[in-house]
Amino acid sequence: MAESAFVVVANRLPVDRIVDADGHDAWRGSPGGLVTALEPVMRKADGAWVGWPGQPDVDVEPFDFDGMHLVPLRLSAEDVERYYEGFSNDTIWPLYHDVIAAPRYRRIWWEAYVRVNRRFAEAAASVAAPGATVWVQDYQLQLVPRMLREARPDLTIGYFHHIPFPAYGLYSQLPWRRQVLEGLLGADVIGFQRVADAGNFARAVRRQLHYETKASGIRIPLPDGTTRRALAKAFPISIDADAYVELAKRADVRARAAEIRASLGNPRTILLGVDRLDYTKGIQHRMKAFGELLAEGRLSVEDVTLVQVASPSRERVGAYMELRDEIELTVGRINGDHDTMDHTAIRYLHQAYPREEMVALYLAADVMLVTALRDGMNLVAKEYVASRLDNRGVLVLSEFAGAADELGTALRINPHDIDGLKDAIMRAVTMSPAEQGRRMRALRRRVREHDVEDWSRDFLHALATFHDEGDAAS
Ligand code: GDG
Repeated sequence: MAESAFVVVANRLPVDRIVDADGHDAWRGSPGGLVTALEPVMRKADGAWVGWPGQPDVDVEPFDFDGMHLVPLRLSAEDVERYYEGFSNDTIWPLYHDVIAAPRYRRIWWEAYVRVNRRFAEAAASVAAPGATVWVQDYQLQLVPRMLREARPDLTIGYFHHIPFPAYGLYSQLPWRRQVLEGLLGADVIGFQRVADAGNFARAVRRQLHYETKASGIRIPLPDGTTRRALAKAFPISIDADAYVELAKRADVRARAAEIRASLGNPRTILLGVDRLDYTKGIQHRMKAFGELLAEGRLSVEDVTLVQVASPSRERVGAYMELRDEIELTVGRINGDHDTMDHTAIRYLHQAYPREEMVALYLAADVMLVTALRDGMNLVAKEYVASRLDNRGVLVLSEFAGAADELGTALRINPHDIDGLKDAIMRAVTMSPAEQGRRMRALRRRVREHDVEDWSRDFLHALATFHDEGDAAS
């Protein structure tokens, strides 16, 4: 098998399996920010990407796609149910998002998580060239760094955690809290979205494992009496800002934005929410606030419409099914109470759209509502900002989203405070163009100065230099 000097390990491969026009199986790239950011590195270093192709019980040989060497890992239907839907999305996801939903701790899910993490580690070890750099992505694979280090001590290992890392009081609920920390500490550099996440992780390491931590460094005792060091630090992720600017300039996308406005009856103000349908995103909170503003007559459906895209997500996990029912009940009630023949209060779309349509929505929207109860970063906030070429529009942003650390001139809100959220929506709806411009310009500067390429460059630079220093010190 070909060996690569740079290997990415992620739950998902960056491609989807489709059936093409002739009825043959084919692959279509699913271009996320991560792929875009890693493309240059992948090309230069003959990069390989280890991941699940997205369908259970499918065996696929490694293949090349768009300059990347893809190494598909087979997951059985049972693996998907226990490792992915179970442990990753019904244990770790709710626990790490501050127990917004109750995490379920099931031993058979944990066992599957260990088993599948081991297979990811083995696949990565088999494609990594001697001395290669391996970058492990996200909470589905927290045990991979240590497994990889044990199999291949020659590798430089990075890990990036896309979601929050919770405070110790919550983290310590996890029956396997020790194993997970030890798993992560197999990496040389462990990256987090916020300084607070890195702090929570270091505190958990101190409290649980009694290792010494100093600034971002952690000293890990080894069985032979020596120590090695790891770095736990914030590397806030970003977006491919130029790609959003280019889309926002396109005549067809701009025409589509105008069409969207017209199809909603050209309301004075369009409020927009774009989220995966997930209980962390605070979708019900924003609907409650909007519904009360309509009920109190502070807003009217003739003037203001809320467009909510809630793209389908994790539909086989119970908490997500319940959430969908709750949201759809709320939408039905609010629309039932306030719609007229010509105007709707909430245009709710439980669908996924192409990126062009998302940008058309960003262009059509006067106010973007990001009301997450807890969110690692929230890329939607950055995408909205990047698309606003005219420096108009208002971002209402939850302080519980990682993006709040960087986007200081957004209207910050606490989504649990419904009155505060209502006041922020009113402020956004009535904000003068001059104030919008002042705020939006600062937001856009930040997003353009720190895009996803900067993120991956910063992380990989820290990984390379930290590893060299570690070598010199040992
Ligand atoms: C996790 C963390 C962190 C959504 N619906 C459609 C669509 N999207 C795109 C958005 C955005 C992405 O999906 C969602 O990213 P977020 O960051 O907002 O949220 P999560 O999915 O929860 O991501 C998060 C992120 O990882 C990265 O580290 O920021 O905190 O939870 O890009 O535009 N895209 C298209 N159609 C849709 O219907 N094309």
